[in-house]
Amino acid sequence: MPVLLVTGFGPFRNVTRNPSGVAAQTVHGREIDGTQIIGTELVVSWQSAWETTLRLVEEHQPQVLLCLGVANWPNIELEQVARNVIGPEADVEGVVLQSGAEVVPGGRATLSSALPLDWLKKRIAERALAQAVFRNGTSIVSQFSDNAGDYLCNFLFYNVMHHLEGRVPHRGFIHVPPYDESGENEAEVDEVLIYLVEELAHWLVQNAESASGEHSWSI
Ligand code: PCA
Repeated sequence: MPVLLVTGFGPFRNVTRNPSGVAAQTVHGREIDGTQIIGTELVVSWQSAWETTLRLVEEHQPQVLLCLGVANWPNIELEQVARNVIGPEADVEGVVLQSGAEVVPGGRATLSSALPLDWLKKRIAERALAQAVFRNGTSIVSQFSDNAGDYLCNFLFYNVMHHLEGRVPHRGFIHVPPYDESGENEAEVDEVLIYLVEELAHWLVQNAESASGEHSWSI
């Protein structure tokens, strides 16, 4: 059975509840369209975030790796490129890396996502439209981003793109909106993230079907 691995992050700074980690834990163990979902919450740690992800990849051999993290922005940010740079901020363990250093010394300056971002953007827009028609409610949309920051999210994203080339065909990073203080958007944020995972599982099935025959798991 194909595997879709979802990672999210735990709390950091003033983020006491991180929706990315909540989503990863919520989908863990589900089976969607014949795809096994493995989800885990990573510690916001320079040391362990990538190590844990690599260990899970070795254990589960996923076809898709969806890494999630929260950004202070109301939309879903479909991250197009990982940058080979580390920022100055300490992780939750108080560890600081050398600011401006490269994630992978000598690696390319940027590496492109290997997730079907155009397709996801359309699917999220369709959901938003349906919500508007049926519920008359607000809904979260997505946009492309070419800057995943210089903290843990970009660090994990770059490592995933660099080291898992040839091992996990479909992989990348998506930033998600935070829960607002009133808790008002919580259900919507949770729902759209589960939708994202479900849609990726659907995409994988369609992609696998269209690729069966002479093609294998190509991007
Ligand atoms: N967001 C941070 C790190 C963890 C998270 O969820 C970031 O954007 O780097």
